[in-house]
Amino acid sequence: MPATLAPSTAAAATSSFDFSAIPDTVVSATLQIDISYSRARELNWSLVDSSGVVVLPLAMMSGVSSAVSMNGRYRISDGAATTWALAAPATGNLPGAYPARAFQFGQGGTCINLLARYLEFDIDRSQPLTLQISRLGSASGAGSISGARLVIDTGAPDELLASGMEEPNHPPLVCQRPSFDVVLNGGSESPTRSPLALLDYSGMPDWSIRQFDPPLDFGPIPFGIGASTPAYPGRFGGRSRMNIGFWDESTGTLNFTTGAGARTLLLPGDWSTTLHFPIPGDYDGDGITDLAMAFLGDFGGQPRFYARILFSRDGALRDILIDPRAYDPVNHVSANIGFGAGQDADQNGVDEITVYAQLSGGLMRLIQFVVDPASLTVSGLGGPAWGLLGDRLVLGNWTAGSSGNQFGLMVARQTASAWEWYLFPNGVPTLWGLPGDFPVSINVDLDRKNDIAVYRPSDQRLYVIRSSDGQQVILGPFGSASSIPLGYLIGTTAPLAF
Ligand SMILES: [Ca+2]
Ligand SMILES: [Ca+2]
Ligand SMILES: [Ca+2]
Repeated sequence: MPATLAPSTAAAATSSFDFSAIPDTVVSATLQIDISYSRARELNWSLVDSSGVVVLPLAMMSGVSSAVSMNGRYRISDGAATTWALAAPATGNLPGAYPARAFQFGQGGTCINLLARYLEFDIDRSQPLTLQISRLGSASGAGSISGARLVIDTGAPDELLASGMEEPNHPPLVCQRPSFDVVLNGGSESPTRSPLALLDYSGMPDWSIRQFDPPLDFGPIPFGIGASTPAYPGRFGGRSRMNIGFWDESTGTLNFTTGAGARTLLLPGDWSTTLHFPIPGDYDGDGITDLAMAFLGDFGGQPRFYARILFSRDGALRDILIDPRAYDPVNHVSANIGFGAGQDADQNGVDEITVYAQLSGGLMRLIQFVVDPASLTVSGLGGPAWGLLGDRLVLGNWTAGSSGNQFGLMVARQTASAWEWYLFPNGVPTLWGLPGDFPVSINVDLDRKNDIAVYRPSDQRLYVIRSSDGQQVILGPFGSASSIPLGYLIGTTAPLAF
């Protein structure tokens, strides 16, 4: 049922919206603002919950020329293809003909913020929401807001852009996300560094986070339903920020907590009796992590692995064949197949399904299954042979090269005396870590490139070779003797139970 909410206060720098009359799921939303202001660049836009903590940034105006004004009716919609900063001319009035998207800067690009997800998953809707439009301290512009409305849809989203509305000719906005950057409400996701997120399954399971930039510790936060609870981290709310959720196979549910409290997503299936592995990722490129499992199904009478994905963009449920034996039967006959978190190695805003599988002859290789976001058809990309059975593929960006569009291949191999790290195509390993350490996918310096790192539960320290300068650093102590890094559980993969 569509509904329109008028501000309870008009013509002010803040407008409050009352949601208490909307009990249904918010599926889409459009913010409409009537404004006249001489210098668009000077305005900061956000939606803020009643606590003042759960903020949705709406627009970064720093890229807009100070000679641009805003005069007219403007819309922010989740389906739009542009932002105000991208649509702005060098001088004159910011066009209001087409809607813009809410966004923030992310790692190497823009991250999309979504109004509907924010309203549904991030805030307590029994409390009023505030639109805040503030001016820079040095502002010299003048003007006023004459109206603000939030149009909520609880049915199928409006296809605002399917009607032939012309859009600016911009490349599509994508979110280039840092790895495993889990932040709580009030924290801010780092564009350059990964935090150290730890899970502790002793006693009542919980998780803790040491954030390096800015330095801040979170937790411990109770988590899961027992000692075998799989973690399922992802971006479930509307703010392009990561939460730690968990998978409950007995109910087939992903469970997570955002500003709106505890939430659940259901993935149909008989998960108690089906071999399966969580493969969190954003496979439709909407900036929201999808609920996805790799599971052993039936393919013409043969046991073969599929991905079952609940796509967040439209709620579609699909099974996709991702078994290397079906993709490349000449080279793959082994059932030694590992599944990991999705990652966006070509940085197009859509994650690839990560499969690390044994080739005929014994070597391992990475296969990325790419889901086309428009047709949802899947194609496989087989990498070179790299690693042996038992190695762990360490996900993340190991190249940071501008020439290539891939992250590189790193495997970690545990021997009787050390961890050996092999970066493709170098056959000489870097020795880093002792048996019993956890290799971790993490980036603790400022260079957006993975560091070779292990977490040592016996002394609760993180041992790092910084990629930026090769320096060896020891961080911590942080955690407990039973802590397991999230960057190991989800950030590394091997065809073994994990
Ligand atoms: Ca998604
Ligand atoms: Ca991609
Ligand atoms: Ca680094």
